[in-house]
Amino acid sequence: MARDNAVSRRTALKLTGAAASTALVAGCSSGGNGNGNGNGNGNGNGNGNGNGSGSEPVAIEAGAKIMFKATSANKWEGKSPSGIEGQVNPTLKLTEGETYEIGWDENGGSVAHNIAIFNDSDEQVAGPTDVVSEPGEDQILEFTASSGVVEYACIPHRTQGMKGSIQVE
Ligand SMILES: [Cu+2]
Repeated sequence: MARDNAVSRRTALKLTGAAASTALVAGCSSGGNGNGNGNGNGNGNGNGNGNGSGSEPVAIEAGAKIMFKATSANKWEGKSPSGIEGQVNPTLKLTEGETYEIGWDENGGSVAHNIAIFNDSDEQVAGPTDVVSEPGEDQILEFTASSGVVEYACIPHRTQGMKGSIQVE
């Protein structure tokens, strides 16, 4: 009995130690990151704060250039800004009235794509760009985050899920 208790105490101490060091690591990583948002997948520690990659809206700085890679699976993969890097079809949180650039400059396959911005009436408020397999400057759109803007998408593959949400606040 006494022996069992001693073992449990040791185990408890070990667990406490592990939790404490995890907390220290988490504290460091959020302290070192100026914008502190949605970068839970940056360090691969998805269980730290429960953020799944891609589902949490990522706040984008006003005026930012939002760039994607077209994947061979016909999805968008975020490249920049760093908050969306590596995320599939990330949800973008934009500031109403601000202007942004959005586009893609890399193709992970040989399939051709384009990009357009849609509002909540399913009208294109920017684009579409030409459907191409080798993206250049022509695949970058400039648009204003008006209140009805809700989605970016590749039109040929929109129904396959090559799209992401935009939240304007
Ligand atoms: Cu596409």
